[in-house]
Amino acid sequence: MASKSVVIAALDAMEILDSRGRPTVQVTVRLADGTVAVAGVPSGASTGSREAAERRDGDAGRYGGLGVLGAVAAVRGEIADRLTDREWPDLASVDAAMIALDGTPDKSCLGANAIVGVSMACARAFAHADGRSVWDWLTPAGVAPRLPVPHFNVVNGGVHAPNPLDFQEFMIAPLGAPSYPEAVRAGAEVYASLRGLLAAKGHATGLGDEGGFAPQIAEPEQVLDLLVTAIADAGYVAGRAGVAIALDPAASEFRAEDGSYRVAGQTLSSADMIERYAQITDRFPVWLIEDGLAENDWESWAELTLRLGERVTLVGDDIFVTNPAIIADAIARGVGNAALIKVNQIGTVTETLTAIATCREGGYAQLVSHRSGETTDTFIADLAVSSGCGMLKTGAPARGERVAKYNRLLEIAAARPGMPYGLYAS
Ligand code: 2PG
Ligand code: MG
Repeated sequence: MASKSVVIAALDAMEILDSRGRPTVQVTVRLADGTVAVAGVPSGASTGSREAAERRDGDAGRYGGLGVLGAVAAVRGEIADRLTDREWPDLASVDAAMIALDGTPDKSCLGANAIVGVSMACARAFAHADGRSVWDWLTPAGVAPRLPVPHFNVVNGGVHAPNPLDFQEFMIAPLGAPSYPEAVRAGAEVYASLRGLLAAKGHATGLGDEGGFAPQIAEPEQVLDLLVTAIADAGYVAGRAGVAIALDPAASEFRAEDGSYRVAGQTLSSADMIERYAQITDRFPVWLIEDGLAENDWESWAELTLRLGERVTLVGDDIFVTNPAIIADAIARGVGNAALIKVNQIGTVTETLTAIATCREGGYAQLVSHRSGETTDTFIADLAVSSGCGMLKTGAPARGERVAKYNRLLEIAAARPGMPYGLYAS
């Protein structure tokens, strides 16, 4: 990642729309050498309580209070004043300057959506000023870049879809594909076969926020049955040798005040949930479960890890919020065995890279991720390659803001034919 220093000549921002039709921040940075770089900021719906804080205007007369003119003004005002007409040796110093200027632990003063947009745009600018691809520039010394296994979210529930399905994401992961382009093909073919299967069974084939189907089904196991059939109908083996399944129940969203979980009309304890996952992973080729339990259920998370961690990748999202200190704590306590990586959850690219390094050094896998509210920005595709982690989730193989990332990876694969594809094996 070493690169030459840059001088930031101008910083600009504007309010644009995300994939849900809500305002978000777009940042443009111009360097003194003429390099121009742009970044679009994503936004989540099922957010962890310890995420860096998005700044929204709260003016009910505009976009129902969701406007981001304040965050835009922060980029054009305070942040531009601090960053422009100075020489910056590296991205870490740019990010540190913004963190110091903000002065809060959750970036709520300037707004994490302002800070992360500048950080992503500057990362791109550093790379381009150096004449390198973003993935190449981001790759740390000693890490081998890899094309990640795409985790296509083909059925949406939870807060991402207006259906009775409590589990938020049902993903297909072509672990056994021989190459990244073949993985994309498998994902798209299974998606098409699932559409046909749903239609044949009389289900609606409308889509949720991440481009997956949103049928009126409540039971997770019923969806898993359909997925196994759709994988076979498309001509693939359901399982690690072919196309495996991954879940993100996003359990914080269906945990009640009394600590119980509500799934398809049933009230379940943490122990019941662990038992349910054990049965699911016995019965179906589910290789990964993200946020199987809620963010404040740490002890049960540790039990889940003891029970299934040997054979299932257990990813912390809401519970870890891409925060290096929380991830280090989880590693010490044996909670989960992998972390979701979302740049806007921690708020700078530099801290995201630290979170990835913390996982790598602690033996935790990493799953680089989009948000449910996205733009066509493809930064996370490059980030996934540079981390060498071998896993990315960025929605269905459909809808422009989702396929932009998968297509960016196809470009990288075409440009670097020798780059390995698949999970990182330590
Ligand atoms: C998640 C994400 C992305 P959101 O829970 O993993 O799929 O959803 O962006 O709404 O937090
Ligand atoms: Mg999640």
